[in-house]
This record gives sequence, structure tokens and C-alpha cells, in this order.
Amino acid sequence: MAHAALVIIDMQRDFVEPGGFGASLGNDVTPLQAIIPAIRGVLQAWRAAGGFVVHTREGHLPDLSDCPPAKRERGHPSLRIGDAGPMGRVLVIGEPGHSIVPELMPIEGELVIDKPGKGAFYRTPLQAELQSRGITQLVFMGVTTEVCVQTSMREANDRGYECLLVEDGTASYFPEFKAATLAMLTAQGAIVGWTAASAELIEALRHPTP
Ligand code: C5J
Repeated sequence: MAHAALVIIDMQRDFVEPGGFGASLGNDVTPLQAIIPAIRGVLQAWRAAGGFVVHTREGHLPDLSDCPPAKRERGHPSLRIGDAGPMGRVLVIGEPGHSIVPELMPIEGELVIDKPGKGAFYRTPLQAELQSRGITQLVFMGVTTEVCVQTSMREANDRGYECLLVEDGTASYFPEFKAATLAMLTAQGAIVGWTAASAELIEALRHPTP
């Protein structure tokens, strides 16, 4: 546990709740809401085992200077990044929609990483924070599986971290994309990392090997 971190990717109201960024793109948020209990179960077990926790949040500065035009202008959403919506300005740091859902709120001692991109390492202090703590193993959960979770796991893999994704602790607006991502990550002898069910991980946390 001294060398492991739990990394919870972007469990923000903007992705998980109606009226946010995900919904503005035409997505049904129900599959994302459904994983909150599994994430909470792992989070509680991880905290009880004394493990280090990282939460990430995707979002941009109020002047959008860190938001590439290609990201803001793409597609035909009902609300673009920076527009005012029911939960404040979409994907803007400090707005209600940018915050992590109440069930998974970070507690003191946990690291919160704000990221402007999909990957948790891109333009963030995450690598330095992990290295300073001697962390070499990462357990991932969060949303969405094929976008920010997969990007972050691939970034971590390239940096030499051993990675595991909790199968029922991640979700996509597109169930077939989640299934394909799990298959891609674990193919070819776990070319990016392993997966496990939350119950297996919780059981392992109760009986840590020396
Ligand atoms: C997306 C994310 N899907 N957190 N962000 O734009 O996966």
C-alpha cells in the first residue's frame, strides 16, 4: 500500500448529473451514476487501509485560456465549454458542475488534480506528486472509461506505473465502448494494465500480503 495510489478520474457533477457537460452532448448519464456505490465501496476500503487517494477534475480556467478551440468548438452540444448552464459555466473551475459528486468528496490528505485535458498527467503536477511519495502502482476508477480513464491509464503506463482498472468502478455513456476499452487494455498480456472487480479489490485490501 505504501507504493500504491487510488486514482479516481473526473467523478464530477458535469459528467454524472443531468444538466452538465455530458448531458449537453446528448448523453444519458444513468450508467455513470450507477457506478457511484462501487467507487464509494472501494474508496472507503482504500481509506481504511491507509492508502493514498488522488481525485482528478477536468476543467478550464474562467477565461478558457487553457481550452483549445478544437475542444470547445467540436460537435453540436446544447451547451459548449464555458457556456452558462444549470450547474454554472460548463467545465469551468470553481463552478458547481465542476465539483466532485457529494458521495465521493475528497477528504483531508487526499490530492485533487485539476487537468485541462483528458489525461491526468498532461499539464498537471501528478507525476511529481506520485514520484515524491514513491508510488509505483495505480488503481483507476472513474469516467469515462474510453476517454479520460483510458487516456490517463495509457499515460501512466508510458511512465512506468503498474496499472489496474476497477471494472465496475468505471463507466461510459456507451456500454460497448467500455467493454471494448477493457478488452484493449488487458489484451496482449495486459499491454496497458489489468482489470479486477471491486469486490476482489476490497477483499484484497482486507487481507494485504506483507
Ligand atoms: C470526457 C472524461 N468524456 N472525463 N471527459 O470528455 O472522460
